[in-house]
Amino acid sequence: MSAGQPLKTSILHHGPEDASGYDPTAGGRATPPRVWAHHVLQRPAQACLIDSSGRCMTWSELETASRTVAGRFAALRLQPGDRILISAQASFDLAVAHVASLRLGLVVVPTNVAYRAGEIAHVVSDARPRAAIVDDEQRADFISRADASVLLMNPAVDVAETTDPELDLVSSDAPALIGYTSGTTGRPKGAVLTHANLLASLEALRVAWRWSPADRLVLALPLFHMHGLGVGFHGTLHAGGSAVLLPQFEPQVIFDAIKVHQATLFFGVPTMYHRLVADLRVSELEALRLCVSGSAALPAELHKKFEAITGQRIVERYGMTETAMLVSNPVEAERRPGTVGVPLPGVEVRLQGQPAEIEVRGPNVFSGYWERPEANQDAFTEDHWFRTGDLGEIDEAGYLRIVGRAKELIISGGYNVYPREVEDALCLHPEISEAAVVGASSSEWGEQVEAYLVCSRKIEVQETKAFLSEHLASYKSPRALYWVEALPRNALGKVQKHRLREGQVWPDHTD
Ligand code: MLC
Ligand code: AMP
Repeated sequence: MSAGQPLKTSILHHGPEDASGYDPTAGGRATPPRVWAHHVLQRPAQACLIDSSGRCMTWSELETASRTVAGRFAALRLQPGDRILISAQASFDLAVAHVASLRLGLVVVPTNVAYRAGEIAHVVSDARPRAAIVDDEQRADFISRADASVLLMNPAVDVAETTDPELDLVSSDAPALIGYTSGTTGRPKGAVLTHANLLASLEALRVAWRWSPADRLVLALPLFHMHGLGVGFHGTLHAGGSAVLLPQFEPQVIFDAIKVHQATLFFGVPTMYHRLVADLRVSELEALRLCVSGSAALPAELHKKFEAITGQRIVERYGMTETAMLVSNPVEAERRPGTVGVPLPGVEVRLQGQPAEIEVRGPNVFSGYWERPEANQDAFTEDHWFRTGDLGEIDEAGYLRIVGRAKELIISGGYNVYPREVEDALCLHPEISEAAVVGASSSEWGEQVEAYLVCSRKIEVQETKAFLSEHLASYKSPRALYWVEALPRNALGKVQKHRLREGQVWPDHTD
């Protein structure tokens, strides 16, 4: 297919009859919480969530618990449209607080639990949350240092006051989430996703992946990014299924959860599949109905090895914070290793320019960054397609392959790392005068963060790690350092990253 010609929803996606009670024709009033309310009526006594100790929460218990917590929020005078920062490990309390927030019309700002003071301060000063839910005293302290007026709560929201607010009334075009991401450039910006954006993506996934109330997902992804939260958690609630919520990814716990809870689904980033396939128990995954991979490229070799051992042909899909899910390999037709598949229902994809950048449009695509009119101008084309910053090609069968990135981004184990942010933090070190950060290919992490330093002595990885821990989440720390006399620059003074290896003056040094 030639560049510029939009690729639309494929006929590969004929879904099952609508089982969620979501009526796409209902005058645009549907929102994720209204669909969830429908499941409460349909299957009140069925398990909705299971935790790592095997405790079960039914749909009706989720309704009651989230109503109680929403009542406490309302008693604290939190109102629809107020932002609430949520930063906690997966647990029943976190799940309930999140559902309560959306039911009341609060706008959730999910925030990585690994963030340090400066990263948190940026989100707080930009999103201006009225309240925050955190499961750690140090992070609570980071938030109050950034803004002492933010109401701090733990995930159990054990405040005494309560009221009985009306719930599930928020309109579909109201914001539901603000997900911080650097997009193609600059400091992290808040991508504002409405209830309608989330719902469009959830319904597309339900149909495409044949997700039904009989499905049970093992969910070990963090609930502060699109993959774990917007796909795994919301997707479970949308389909009326159930999920085993695990606070960490630990292969033995995954295998046990699949067996004990008779799970049907597993979603993970490629690093998780890399670790699972190395485990002696990996063949136990054959019990699942579907394994899905996303957030970073799944190497075709890993895909094939996984299939040879488990019989599972992983469904690779592609999405972003700004758009939720965009493209997926089909469940019933051919799944092509090395490709991310075909557009999900309702999504249009086109390739523009040379090298060809992927542009997308659809009801799932956000309409802009929080209070960033100038960033929005760059993010969208004049005819309103969103520029993903990813480079792609489309093969003869219409499958999209991601071949590179136009944006400066490293994806390590599914986490995004912006080189500029790490370079700036490294240069705060008194003995580092210049730094250039790049992603190097890694079989475990996909890409790993590495840095080229101009410094007065050979600074070691452990030292930069300790130094950076004051400023950045630890997954952003370089895993290898190279020392150079000068960074190669072009006539305009811009660092030529592709020439960095040439300038290396001391031997490689890795931790
Ligand atoms: C952890 N560490 C990492 C890392 N994760 N380093 C580099 N890259 C990573 N991804 C470091 C920690 O900082 C820590 O360092 C050490 O490894 C151990 O930490 P841990 O928490 O015990 O690590 P582990 O459990 O092994 O984590 C690996 C992982 C995790 C793969 C389970 O990274 C993960 O959950 N990744 C998923 C991220 C995700 O959800 N992405 C979706 C984004 S949404 P130290 O120095 O402190 O010891 C998106 C859109 C879409 O992209 O399409 O889905
Ligand atoms: P985020 O900003 O965290 O939402 O990350 C979105 C980015 O992750 C996309 O723009 C892609 O670069 C990348 N991504 C997501 N899924 C895939 C995939 N299956 N293959 C390659 N890259 C992916």
